[in-house]
Amino acid sequence: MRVAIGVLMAGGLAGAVLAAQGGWAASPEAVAEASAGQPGFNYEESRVPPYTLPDVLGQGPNRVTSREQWPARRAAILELFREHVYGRRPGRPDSLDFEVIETNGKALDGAAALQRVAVVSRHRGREHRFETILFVPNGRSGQVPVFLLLNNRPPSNTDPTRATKSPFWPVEEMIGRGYAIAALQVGDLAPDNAKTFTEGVIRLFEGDAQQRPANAWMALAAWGWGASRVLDYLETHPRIDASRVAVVGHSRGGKAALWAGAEDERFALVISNDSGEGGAALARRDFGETIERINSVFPHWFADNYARFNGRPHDLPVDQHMLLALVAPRALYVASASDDLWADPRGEFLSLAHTSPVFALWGDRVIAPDDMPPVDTPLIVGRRGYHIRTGGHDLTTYDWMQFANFADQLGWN
Ligand code: GTR
Repeated sequence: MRVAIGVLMAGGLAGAVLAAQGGWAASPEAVAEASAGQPGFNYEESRVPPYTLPDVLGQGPNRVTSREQWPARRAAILELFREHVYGRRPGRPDSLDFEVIETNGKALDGAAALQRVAVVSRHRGREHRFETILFVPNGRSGQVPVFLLLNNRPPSNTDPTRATKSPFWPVEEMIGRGYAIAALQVGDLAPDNAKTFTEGVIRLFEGDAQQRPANAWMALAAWGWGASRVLDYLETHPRIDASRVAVVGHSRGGKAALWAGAEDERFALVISNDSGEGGAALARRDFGETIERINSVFPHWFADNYARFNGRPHDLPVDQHMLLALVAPRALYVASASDDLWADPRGEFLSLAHTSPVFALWGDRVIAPDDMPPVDTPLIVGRRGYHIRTGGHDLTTYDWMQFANFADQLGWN
C-alpha cells in the first residue's frame, strides 16, 4: 500500500504540495538489510515525518520570478552553504604549474592518448602537488568533452596502465563512447581522516595554524578545489573542450562533486552518484543517514558549523535541493541505487525534483515529486537526469553509460 506524504513548501507557494510516491519502492529485503547493517535509523517510507522545505526561489518581495533574478539568489544560497555546511575554500594558489609526468599517444592499443600530469601549487613558500590522469579518444577529432572523476577509492580504480580495469572508472567504455575521461585521487588533496588539516592543500594555504574558524573548508571542499585545479589544466589542453567538462563523484566523492559544481560554474555538467546525506539527499527527510551521524563519524568532511544542526535539520537555512539548484542552468545528473537505503534514494530524487522551479526559469519541464522512475529506467528532462540502478552502493559501468547517454542528449556527442 502506497502512502502519500505531505510536503509543505515554505513561503511563496500556496498551501501544501502532496508528494505521492512514484515508480520505485524499496524492497522489504533492502529495508531488512539496511536495518541490520546500520540499525537505529529510519528505512520505512511510512515513518518519514512531514517536513517543510525552504523555497528555493526565496520568499517575499525578493522571490525570484525571472532568470535574470537568479544569479543574486544563487549567490545568497551559495553563501549559506559555505557558512553552514561545506566551509569556505580559497581561490587559486600564488602560482600554479602543470608538469607532464607521462604521455602516450597510443594508449589502449591506439584508441586513446594518455597523459599523467602533476598539478603543482605553490603558496607562501609551501608546495603541494597531486596527479591527474587523462585519456583522450583518438577516434574523435577536434576538441572533446571530458568526465572528471573525484576518486575516493584506492588508486587501483584509476590505473593508468590499464593492467587493472575497474567499473568505477571505465576508461575503455567511455573512450568507446567518444568521451575523454580523467581522474584525481581525493586523498591527495586532503587525506580522508584526521590528517586532513595537516597534510594536503589545507596545509598549503594555512600552514600549521591550529585555530580554524567554524566555517573553514574541510575535506569535501578541498577535494572539489582539486577538481577546479584540474579544470584549470584542462583549459590549457588542446584536445579538450573546456566548456564541456563533467565532474563526477560517488558517495563522499559525489558530495564533493556537487560542491565542486556549486563553487565552480565552469563545470558544465555535475554528476552525483549515491551521494546521500550531505550530498543530493534532502536533509529534512528522516530516512537513512543523518546529519548528526555524518558529523560524528566524519568530522573532517564538513565545516564545524554544520554540527550545530545535528538533530536539527529543520533549522538549516538551506536544504540539499538548493545545493542541486546551484547547478542551474547547467546540466545536472543524480544517480541512486535501489539497495542503497543509507543514502536515501527517494530523498535524492525528491531533491532533484524540488529544483524544478529554478530549471523552469529556463523553460525546462517540471519533474514532479511523484515522477520517480522505477529501477533501471533513466529519466531525462531538459538539463536534468536521474536514474535508480538495481543494486547496492557503488559506481558501475551501467551508471557511467547513463551519464554518457545524458551527455549525448545534451549534444556533447
Ligand atoms: C559512509 C557515509 C556515507 C557515504 C559513504 C561513502 O560511511 O556514511 O555518507 O559517504 O560512507 O563515501 O562510501
